[in-house]
Order: sequence, then C-alpha cells, then structure tokens
Amino acid sequence: MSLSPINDDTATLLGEIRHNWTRQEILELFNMPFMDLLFEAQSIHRTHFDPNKVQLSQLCSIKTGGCAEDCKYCPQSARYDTGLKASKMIEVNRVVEQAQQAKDAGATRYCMGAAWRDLKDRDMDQICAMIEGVKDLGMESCVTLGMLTEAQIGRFKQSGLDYYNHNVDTSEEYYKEIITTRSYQDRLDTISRVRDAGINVCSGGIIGMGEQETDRAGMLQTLANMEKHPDSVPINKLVQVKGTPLYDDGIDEIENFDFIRTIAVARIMMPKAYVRLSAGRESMDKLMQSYCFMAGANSMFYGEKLLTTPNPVKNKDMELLTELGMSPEGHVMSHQDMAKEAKLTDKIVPLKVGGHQEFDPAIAYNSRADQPIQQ
Ligand code: SAM
Ligand code: DTB
Ligand code: SF4
Repeated sequence: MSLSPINDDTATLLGEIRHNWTRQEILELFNMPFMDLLFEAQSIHRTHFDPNKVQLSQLCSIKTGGCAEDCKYCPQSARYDTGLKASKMIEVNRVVEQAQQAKDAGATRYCMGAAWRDLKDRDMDQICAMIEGVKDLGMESCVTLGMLTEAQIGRFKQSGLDYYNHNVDTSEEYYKEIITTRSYQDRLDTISRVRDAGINVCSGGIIGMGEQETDRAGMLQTLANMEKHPDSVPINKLVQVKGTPLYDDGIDEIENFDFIRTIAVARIMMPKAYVRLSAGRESMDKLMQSYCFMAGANSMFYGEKLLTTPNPVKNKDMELLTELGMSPEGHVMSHQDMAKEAKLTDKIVPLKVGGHQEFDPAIAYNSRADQPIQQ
C-alpha cells in the first residue's frame, strides 16, 4: 500500500479495498500525471500479484448471432446487418473438444457465450453438460448468457460453474445511449444474483464507444462500489464492426493513453481483481499491450477468435509474453491427468525399488493421444 498525493490538499491511501469511491476521486486518478498513475497502479499490482504472470481465458461462442437486443456495439444483434450468419447452439462434445485444445495451448479458463437476452430453461441441460465437461478437463469454467434467474444460477453452481460474465458496459448515464432493450438495473440485478449464489463475478465494460472520461470513471465506480469487487474485470476496447451503429456513426478510435489510464485506474480501485485486457487486442501493437500489463492488466483472452471477431494468434501472444519475460498463470491438471500421474508414479517407484532401469512402454505416455506409446 502506498501513500500518494492525488492532489496537494488531500493525501489518499492508495491500495485500500474500498467501496465508497466518489466520481471526483476517480477523475483525479484519471488526471494524475501518466507516469505517477502507472507507478501507483504497478506498485499496487505487485502487492497482490506476480507481475510476470498473465491468466489466459479462451472464448467460445456456443450460440452465435440473431440476438433480439439492440446493443449498438454488437455484431450479433439481429437488428444490424453485419453479414454474420446466425447459428443454433453447438454440440456439447464440440465445446469440450475445443476446450481441451485451449487447455493444451495454455488457457486455464474456458468462457462460453451465447447471443441472447436471457437464458431459457430448455437450454439448461445442455449448458450444464458443457460446464461439467470443461470442469472435468480441470479448467475453470465461465459462461456469459445474459440475464438469468436465481434458480438457473443455483443449478450452474451445482454443475461447478466458477465464473459468470455480465458486463455493465459503461456508466449508468451513457448506457442509455448504447442499449435500450434492457436497463442498467437489470444488469446489476443479474450480477447480484450471481454473487449471492457464491459464483465468482466477471464484470467490466467497453472503452471507445464515444463515451467521456467521466463515463469511464462512472463505469469503474459502479464496479468498485459493488458490495464485493468483481473477481475479474474485462476491459474491452470497442471492436468496430461494419453494420453496427457504433461503426456507422464513425466514432473515433480511443487514444492509447486513455485506454491505458482506464486499466491503471481499474487496478488502483480494485486491487485484487484480475483486470483483463479483453476485446480489441488485434488493434494493439506489442508496446501498447506491454503498457497495459504495466498498468496492471493480468489476464487476457487467448486464441484466434473472440466470439465472432479475430484475436491475435496464439504464437504471437506467446512470443510477446516470452519477449517480456512473462508467462501464463497456473498450469491446470485435469482429474484424468492426475489419475494418469498417480498411475505413472506407481510404476516408477517399484522399478526404482527393484533396481531395474529397463524401459517400460506403459509409462512412456503420449498425453495428447491419451494412450500409452506403442512399442
Ligand atoms: N448476450 C450476452 C450479454 O450481452 O450479456 C452475452 C454475450 S455479449 C457478446 C458479452 C459482452 O461482449 C458484452 O457485454 C460486451 O461488453 C462485449 N462485446 C460485445 N461486442 C463487442 C465489441 N464489438 N467490442 C467490444 N466488446 C464487445
Ligand atoms: C467480455 O467482456 N468480452 C468478451 C466476453 N466478455 C464475452 C466478448 C468480446 C466480444 C467481441 C466481439 C465479438 O467477437 O463478437
Ligand atoms: Fe445480444 Fe449480448 Fe450482443 Fe447485446 S451484447 S446484442 S445481448 S449478444
């Protein structure tokens, strides 16, 4: 924790876990000299996290397009002609296969998203099976399925769901300019239900929708003043998709400095949350992403695709992390992996005890093929 003068009159204790931020205080953070802001954010970051680790989450669109809502940023709304083909919910097996591939590539969390306003009970069995399949791989599970009821979230809890993503998107005032088909309060109610059910909350928003700095401050104020900070805070840079109103309105792309400042302020206000560098990395060069890590981002979406739009290829991300001396956080082991490891350990010990060093093909294990290597 560090004592830092935000202005000359009041010295504010930065790094405290607070839920009573005023808009004015947040704007003062936004207006700190850039280097001071980055230093504070990085110092707070280091008191809670390993600064050289990044958590990797991979997205999967389990039901794409044809959404009835009018979110002005979204390529999946049926109201806008973005050329996106709507599709039905995908098979459980396919989701689990893709999650396995994501895990093999280094992701620790699998996030499944659906393009609809709210979850229907008829889809529950299939989604619970997806969550259970992902959990069996030893990955963390996350779903983002719009609004949901207490009963639905209770069932997800039983299926082992770790995180529910539901973004506030922007400030309460600016929200009305972006979405008219459901209210800010609807979003807050869903988030409360998730938290009350004991599921980790993932909630953040989008920067670069034509909002003012005070809206970015307002969005972070909503998030940080919740009774518990979200466990994970995705900060998306708007991906402008042709056909959506926010593309057609010709909104200027957000300045890099403003985006980095938003990450830094999020880190200062929610010291223990995972701040995720989310959509929009495709338009960020290596240096820009490095500044975001410096400002306290410690998670990112990984894999070639977000939900419908491109994301940097895995090799490029791994190259960047290596160049920075950073690495993915947490190697996860599935129940199957643990069982295999236990079996192999059993075999190794008798061989050593008996003094034999002969090669036993049963313990040369090809983990991808899930079969012992045939000799
Ligand atoms: N339909 C559900 C909902 O809206 O709650 C879940 C999926 S929705 C695509 C999840 C989030 O993705 C949105 O709340 C928004 O923050 C983000 N998102 C959607 N389109 C985006 C875009 N073009 N650029 C950046 N973020 C976007
Ligand atoms: C979040 O905050 N960002 C992700 C995830 N949660 C669901 C979605 C980004 C979507 C970007 C546009 C697209 O690919 O369709
Ligand atoms: Fe539908 Fe979600 Fe896109 Fe809004 S953000 S249009 S609710 S898919």
